[in-house]
Amino acid sequence: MPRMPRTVVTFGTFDVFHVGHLRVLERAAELGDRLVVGVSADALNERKKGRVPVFSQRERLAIVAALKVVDDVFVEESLEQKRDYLVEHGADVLVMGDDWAGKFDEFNDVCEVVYLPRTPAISTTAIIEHIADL
Ligand code: C2G
Repeated sequence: MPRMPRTVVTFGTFDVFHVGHLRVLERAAELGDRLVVGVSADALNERKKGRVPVFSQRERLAIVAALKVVDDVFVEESLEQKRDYLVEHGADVLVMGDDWAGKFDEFNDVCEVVYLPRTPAISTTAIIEHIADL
């Protein structure tokens, strides 16, 4: 019998896109047949991190959507809607970086929850600080 395609869903801001972002998306894609990415809205970032991203949500969505490993993207408007997003996009697996380890275990009833190790020594904040110091 043909196997149902496995959908992987992940979330992130992906501001000042770097190789750590690429690696987590590549590893997420390997866990299934289809990768769907929720890109956090500018307003969500402002609420969550107290600053607007360097690249607008339109630009961040365009960058993530253009990646070979990404099949579909949507805007993550609010952290509270995670369960609805998972159901709506037919998630079989939720992938998050291990900076969120344990935080999304409550979604185990709708899909498998996997935390992947972050790529060491790279972050959007470090890149912004590095450029500011040049
Ligand atoms: N990441 C990584 N290695 C790094 C930096 C980031 O693996 N060196 C991963 C993060 O763990 C995350 C993804 O890249 O899985 C996106 O990172 P951010 O843009 O920092 O995402 P964040 O602001 O944590 O948004 O609903 C949750 C939020 O939308 C997550």
